[in-house]
Amino acid sequence: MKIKSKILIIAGSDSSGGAGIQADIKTATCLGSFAMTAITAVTVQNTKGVKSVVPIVPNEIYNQIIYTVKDIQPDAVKIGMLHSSQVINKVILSLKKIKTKKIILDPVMVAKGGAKLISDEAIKLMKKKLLKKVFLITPNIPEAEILTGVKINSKEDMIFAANKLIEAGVANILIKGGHLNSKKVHDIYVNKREIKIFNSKRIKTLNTHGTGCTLSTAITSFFSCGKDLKKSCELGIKYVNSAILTNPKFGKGNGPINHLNSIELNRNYK
Ligand code: PXL
Repeated sequence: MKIKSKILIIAGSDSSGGAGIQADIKTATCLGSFAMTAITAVTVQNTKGVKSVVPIVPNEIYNQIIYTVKDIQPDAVKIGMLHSSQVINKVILSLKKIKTKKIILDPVMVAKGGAKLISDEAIKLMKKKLLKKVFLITPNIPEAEILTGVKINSKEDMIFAANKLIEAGVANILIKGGHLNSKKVHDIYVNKREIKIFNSKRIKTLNTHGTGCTLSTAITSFFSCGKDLKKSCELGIKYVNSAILTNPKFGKGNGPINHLNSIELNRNYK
């Protein structure tokens, strides 16, 4: 396969390989994009939980972005874990040097096991300054609740919260419905012009570590290759669902998903 696009990923490292920048690189690669990275933090974790988080110095995050993009301009950018206000400010500054408007933010707040990955002050700054500067945000329900102050118990609440964010200046939003107590999973895409609900079968498994990171990067990859945003969301959801269905059952806790579900080795390597 030829490389179809170049993307920059700004996110944290997950030593267990299922989430964070590891999930992002695997996703981008398995969907045909060349992945460049700026690492924001190094987490020590396995499928049972996060043991520690070491932040990277904000200026080094800035330098990773600037030095990389001044040589190779990305077709799209995915932003994941941003743990502090200083990091958010540096990322905002660095975005000025990036030509593409295709910037997708996964407002990562808490890891699957409950560990906090961002400070309260940084959440405030994200709301005030960063949300309006990106093209799409992909919160899950707890994140959408924190960003809007709306308690979400239904599809209607999801749409209400999404519209609140659109009114506050967010361009496009995909609220992920996995946390809702519903038979099917409803992921809801909203902008000023339309509301689209993507319905998927709920897959019963503990092995969903990294689904959020994977989805936002899959969308970034499809979008960077020229698909429109709504189609990119639809295909991203399809990719994550296949990855969950074929999960490798690794680890004793919340295991990873199968990023390789989209690829087959050609016969030269068999
Ligand atoms: O899925 C959220 C997430 C994002 N980034 C990193 C993570 C996690 C969850 O574990 O470890 C680095």
